[in-house]
Amino acid sequence: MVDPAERVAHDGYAILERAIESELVAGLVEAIDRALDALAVPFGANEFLGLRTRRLFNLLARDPVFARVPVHPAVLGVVERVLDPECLLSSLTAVEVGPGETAQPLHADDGSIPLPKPHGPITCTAIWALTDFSEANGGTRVVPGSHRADHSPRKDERAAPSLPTVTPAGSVLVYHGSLWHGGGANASTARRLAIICNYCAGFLRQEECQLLALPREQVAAFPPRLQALVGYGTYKGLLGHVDQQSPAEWVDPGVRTDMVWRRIRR
Ligand SMILES: O=C(O)CCC(=O)C(=O)O
Repeated sequence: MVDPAERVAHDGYAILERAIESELVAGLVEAIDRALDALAVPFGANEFLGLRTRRLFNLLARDPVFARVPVHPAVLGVVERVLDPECLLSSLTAVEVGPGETAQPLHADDGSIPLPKPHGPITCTAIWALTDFSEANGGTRVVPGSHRADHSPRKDERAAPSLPTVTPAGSVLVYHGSLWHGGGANASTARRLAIICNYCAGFLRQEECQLLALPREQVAAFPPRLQALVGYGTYKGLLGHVDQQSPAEWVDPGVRTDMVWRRIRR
């Protein structure tokens, strides 16, 4: 079997088939449905967000079950090798693509970052299939190898030839942030449900500001790995410090952090 992180480097994406326990998939679906109902989440307002698609942002603030997603070892282990172990959670969003939805324009998740392309991975996304993904129901479309292109899709390339992700519920599509991709059209009679777990390098700004999105008391109750992923830590002991202290110390005053200043000798 080819190592999934190597597959991401080569093809731009990898599918981790049946990587997620069915008990967890069921718990996530229930929690998403509860929140979609309680918040009466409307369809998106444009073809990118999807006129038959509902999105639930900031999942960590919605239900404790979502805390299991960003740290799931089967997925995080791959993401840490695509980025590095100092990566951050960038956003965590549920996406329910309803029957009748049209294809989302192809895009790259790092398209708003003004760096010359191609470049190495600075964001990495894991799309968790919570229902089966098929061509008919809009399984995420990908353009293999497009992470090596010298640009993100232009307007006239947003419907370029692409392949559907066809995989059972409980599988995860992991891809390089430069990969051209988009939700497919849903021509079936049932919804296609997913969680998009977006990670970024520790030196980048997160897509959804986790430090404001999550109350500090809630973060204090997270396991240390999740605290670091949402941003209570520093990159290389420097970026993100507050008064030379790691934010990790704000949720766990007893923690010993490896700040850059402690490494510098006279
Ligand atoms: O729902 C999908 O399959 C992909 C969605 C996506 O790429 C996005 O909303 O940025």
